[in-house]
Amino acid sequence: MADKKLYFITDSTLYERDEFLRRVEEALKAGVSLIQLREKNKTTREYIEMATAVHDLTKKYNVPLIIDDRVDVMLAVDAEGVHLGAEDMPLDMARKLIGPDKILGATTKTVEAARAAYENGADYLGVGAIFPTTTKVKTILTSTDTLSKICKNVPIPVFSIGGLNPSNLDVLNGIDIEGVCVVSAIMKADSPYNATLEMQRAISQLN
Ligand code: TZP
Ligand code: MG
Repeated sequence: MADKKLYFITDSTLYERDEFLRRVEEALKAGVSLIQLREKNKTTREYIEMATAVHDLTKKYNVPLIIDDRVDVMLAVDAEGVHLGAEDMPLDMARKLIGPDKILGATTKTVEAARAAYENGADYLGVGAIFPTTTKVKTILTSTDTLSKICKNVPIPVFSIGGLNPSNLDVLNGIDIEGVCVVSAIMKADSPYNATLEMQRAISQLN
C-alpha cells in the first residue's frame, strides 16, 4: 500500500502573519501532502489575502491548497479545493460551482453522512474527532470503529482527524485511511519542520 498522507490544517490565530507563514513554509519544506487554510474569524477580504499568501507558498512546493468553508474564497484565489462541513454550502451545489476538477472535501461523522457526501460529489472525507482536541472546533468524538466502517463503505479516500500526534496514531492501525489530518501537532510545535518529519515517521509505521 502507498504511504499514508499527512494533511496539515492551519490555524493562523496563534501567530503574527509572518511567523504563521514561516511555519506553513516549514511544514511544506518537510513534505506535507496537502494543506488546508482554516480561517474562522477573518473578513472575506482578510481570508482572500491570507489565502493568496499561502497559495504562493503551496505552489512553490507543488502542494494542493484546500480552503475551509468558503467556495467563493477558493474560486477567488484559484486554490485546488474546498472543504465543507454540515453547516456549509451543500456539496452538490458546491460541486456545480467549482466544476469537476477542483477537490471537494467533506467532514462526516457517520456512515450515512459519508455515503451521502460521496453521492453528492465529495472527493475525500475528513472523519473525527478521534481524540479530544485543543483546536477551536465544534465537534464530537468519532470512534475508530465508525472510522473503520466509513472506510469500508465509501470508495473515496478518508482522512482521520482530531487530537492526533505521533504518540497516539497506533489506534489507526489496520484501518484503511488515506492519511491523517493535524493542526496542533505541527502548528503548535517548537519546530514545525521537525514535527512534520516526526508525524511522517509515525504515519509510515501504520499498517
Ligand atoms: N475537525 C475535527 S477535529 C478538528 C477539526 C477541524 C481539529 C483538529 O485539530 P488538532 O489540533 O489536530 O486536534
Ligand atoms: Mg466548515
